[in-house]
Amino acid sequence: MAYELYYWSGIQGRGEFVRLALEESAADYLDKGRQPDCDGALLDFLARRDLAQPPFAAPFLKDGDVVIGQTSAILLYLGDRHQLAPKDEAMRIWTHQIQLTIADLVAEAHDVHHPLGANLYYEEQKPEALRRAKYFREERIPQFLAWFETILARNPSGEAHLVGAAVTYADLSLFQVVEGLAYAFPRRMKRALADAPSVAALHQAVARRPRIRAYLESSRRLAFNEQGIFRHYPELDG
Ligand SMILES: N[C@@H](CCC(=O)N[C@@H](CS)C(=O)NCC(=O)O)C(=O)O
Repeated sequence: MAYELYYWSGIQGRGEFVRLALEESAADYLDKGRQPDCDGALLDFLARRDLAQPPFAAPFLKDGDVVIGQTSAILLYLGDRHQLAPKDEAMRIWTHQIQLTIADLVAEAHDVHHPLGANLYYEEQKPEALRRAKYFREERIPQFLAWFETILARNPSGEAHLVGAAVTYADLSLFQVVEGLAYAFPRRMKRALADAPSVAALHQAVARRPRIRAYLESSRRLAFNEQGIFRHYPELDG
């Protein structure tokens, strides 16, 4: 039975981390976020009263009777089933730990343009966003990239992957977060990636993987835009 991926229409968002894992695995999946009235269907699903384990928010993945919310938990599940994570327990949890750290970075990237809350428009929180952007650009982007650079350097199997000698969902997610940050903060990321050459190399290597490249070139891959998590507001870059 095909997986069903529930996510909002019109944006890559957090759903994209799941899509990349599904695409790399050549898994059979139905992208509900690309179907007519998908946002209504998503809200209807969240409102279901018959689920003992309802997800809190999108994305969530349905695999028959199993429903999994939280991007990192979905990837933990897919990683085991599609050889996108090591089998060894310690390394499996290490991969999950990296994914959770990427999820923190994604949340911080979102909070740059919505520092007061998602209930207000960006235009209603611009002064706070400008302050948050400076901190994010100058301190947080370098801190996160330096950590990825360190773990690539310390991987006993070499710097080509975050974990072990084969691709994992963490590599795919690092690709996606670098893509998003480079869209949102092109000036800053040009300099930041020059200081993180192993991260930059892994980003390029993932983009060249045949199934990922085919997906990126397909109409299934939406462009970044100013409704998603990674938004390009030139005044927040620098
Ligand atoms: N930690 C969750 C965050 C989920 C999340 O914030 N989803 C957003 C869309 S990207 C949403 O639908 N939020 C609605 C809400 O939080 O009520 C994850 O990584 O999946």
